[in-house]
Amino acid sequence: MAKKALVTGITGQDGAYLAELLLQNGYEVYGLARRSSTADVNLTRLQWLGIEGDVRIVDGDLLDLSGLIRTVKDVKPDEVYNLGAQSFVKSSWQQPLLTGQVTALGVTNVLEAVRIERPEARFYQASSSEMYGLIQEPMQSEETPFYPRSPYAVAKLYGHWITINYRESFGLHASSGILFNHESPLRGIEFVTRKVTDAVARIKLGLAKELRLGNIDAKRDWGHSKDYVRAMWMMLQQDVADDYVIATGRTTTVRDMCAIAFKHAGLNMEDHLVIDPELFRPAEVDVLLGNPEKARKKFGWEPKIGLEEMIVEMVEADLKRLARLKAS
Ligand code: NAP
Ligand code: G4F
Repeated sequence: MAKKALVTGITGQDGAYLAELLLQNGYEVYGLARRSSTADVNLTRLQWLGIEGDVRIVDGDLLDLSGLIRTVKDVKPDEVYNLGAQSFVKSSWQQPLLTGQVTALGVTNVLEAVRIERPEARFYQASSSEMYGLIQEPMQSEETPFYPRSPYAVAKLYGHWITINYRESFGLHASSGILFNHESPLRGIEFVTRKVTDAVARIKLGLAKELRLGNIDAKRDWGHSKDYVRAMWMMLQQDVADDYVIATGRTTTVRDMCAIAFKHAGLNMEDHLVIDPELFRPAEVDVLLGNPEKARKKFGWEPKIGLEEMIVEMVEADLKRLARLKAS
């Protein structure tokens, strides 16, 4: 019998790559997706990977406990991956309550559905390095104290602790992955790497002249989503549930990441980059650098795709996409 996985956030970047991996591993994949009035569900990322017909889409919302209970009862998943969230940090200052409802309390809704209908299922929570915020140690591990710096990070911290609490209170096999930034050609255009690669491609094709950014001195530990969803799956294959940092152990400024993209396209960054004070955040996370040693030791996880390779892949994908658009 094929194992069944239920994935919330199936229409997002990680949902798409995780679904692809689970299908390759022989799972039946059920994806929770919000209905929209413009299209039934936005499946563009699943379509990009050519798997939209292989994932079983279930209507649902993280805010709707009764729907989640019904879904878990019907699907009877062996593994539940909670990837759904209001995940854009900057928006969380504009929508702090919604972010709290979806990104924090939404986790409890999924945990409740699992506890009530399928307590034997294994549960994964998408925690975030944003929880470290104003970093308390130069390299962050599972032992580093948290100091969230945005409504998003505060909500994620709640999700992280409620996952641990359900593990300790009810014995659920509930694991939390503290994932550092991870990107890909499927990354939302509002996040900085994709904003950069999209703009570089537009400038190269003569569709734009400038790229406006905020704080380019911020440093992030960037990996590839494909490597990171593999870590999610590996976590749930462990006999004992636990929490793990997933990161590359290398940190880079936004400026240097940007330079990789411009250089690959044969463009001079200084001719196009404009710093826009409007794009700075009310409170910034200046630097993140993760220590993935525990995941490496416990289940041999290591990243395979480096930053340069990933940014080049993203620029190439944006060039291809925009060239098609320009031609049509
Ligand atoms: P993403 O592309 O922004 O995807 C977020 C997903 O959540 C989308 O499928 C979205 O659906 C769904 N969603 C939002 N509100 C929902 C609601 N009320 N009910 C049901 N679904 C809802 O995010 P991602 O980059 O794939 O990240 C996946 C998860 O990992 C998120 O929880 C994120 O916070 C966390 N995380 C990401 C990173 C990273 O660097 N990517 C690092 C650490 C943690 P729609 O398409 O309908 O909006
Ligand atoms: O790409 P970002 O928006 O990602 P951020 O805020 O680090 O959050 C992402 O990673 C988290 C993991 O640590 C996830 F939990 C979260 O869901 C999300 O996926 O911004 C990265 C950095 C920030 O310091 C930001 O201030 O880039 C800086 N930046 C500078 N100019 C910009 C811009 N960010 C964006 N999005 N747009 C700009 O124009």
